[in-house]
Amino acid sequence: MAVRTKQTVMNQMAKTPRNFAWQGEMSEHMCSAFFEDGYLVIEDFFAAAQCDALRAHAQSLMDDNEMSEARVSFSAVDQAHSKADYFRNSGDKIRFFLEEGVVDESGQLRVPMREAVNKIGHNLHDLDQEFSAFSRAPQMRMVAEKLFNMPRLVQSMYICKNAHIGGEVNCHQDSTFLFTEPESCVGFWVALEDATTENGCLYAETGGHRGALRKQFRDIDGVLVMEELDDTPFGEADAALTARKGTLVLLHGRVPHRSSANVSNTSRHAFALHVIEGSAHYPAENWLQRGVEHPLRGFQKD
Ligand SMILES: O=C(O)CCC(=O)C(=O)O
Repeated sequence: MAVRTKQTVMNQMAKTPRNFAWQGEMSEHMCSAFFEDGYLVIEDFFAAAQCDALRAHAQSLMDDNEMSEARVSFSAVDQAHSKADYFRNSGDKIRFFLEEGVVDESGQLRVPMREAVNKIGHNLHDLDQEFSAFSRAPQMRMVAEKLFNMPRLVQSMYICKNAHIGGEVNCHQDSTFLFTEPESCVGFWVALEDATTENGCLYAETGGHRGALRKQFRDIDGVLVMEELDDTPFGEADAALTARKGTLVLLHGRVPHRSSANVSNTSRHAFALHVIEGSAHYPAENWLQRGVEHPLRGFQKD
């Protein structure tokens, strides 16, 4: 008789995502799968060479950055970063956030800078030509136009998750951090390198976007506060969204998702763009605010 260990029971509960290949359009079938599952995996969305070029460009930004003001480590686990002005004023800038523990007592990096960066954010999509072109690639616009009446690019992040050092991202819903009335946030996450269960791929709770929004990260009189709206625990993030280089993963703003620390020998770089509906109200309590000189833009190129 076969012995059912806890691991085999867990694996039986795992959901295999129904991956699509990009064939030049966001079909009705793909839209339905997105709204049924709360996520959608589209392979071959960007060419490997486009991903390599964006990675090389990001590396050059890291090399150029003097890091003088950038010794602000970013931990998605404890939200300690929320206190730093460096973070809260980054909505209309390009800023560099470091992994936990990479700066020693004297302020020196313990590892080369390219390894130390956790992410770059949060307005790469408007302020940097290469990132703008990648964000506004024709296929990105095609997908956005199927999901929104008036899509607006609100936040972008180059996420490193480097080998042995890249930290965990705890389970969250993106509408916690970017909320509109009515809710509209969708994450466009692109694997710039293969993302596997070993190097920290995304995991999502299939259908979990039909659950309540649990929290809102709000600016209340100048203080960033994580407000609880509903204490229902998240369900199991049952789908491992492994993604070959060039794959787009769409994430509904309500779908709980997470990623593990990267304990492997291979890095897992990704680019994440968050899009909202331009006709929806964007409350001033959102942490991410942009100066009047940086109005939200759509997918049209300059
Ligand atoms: O890339 C990751 O590991 C997490 C990304 C994420 O949670 C997001 O883009 O909302």
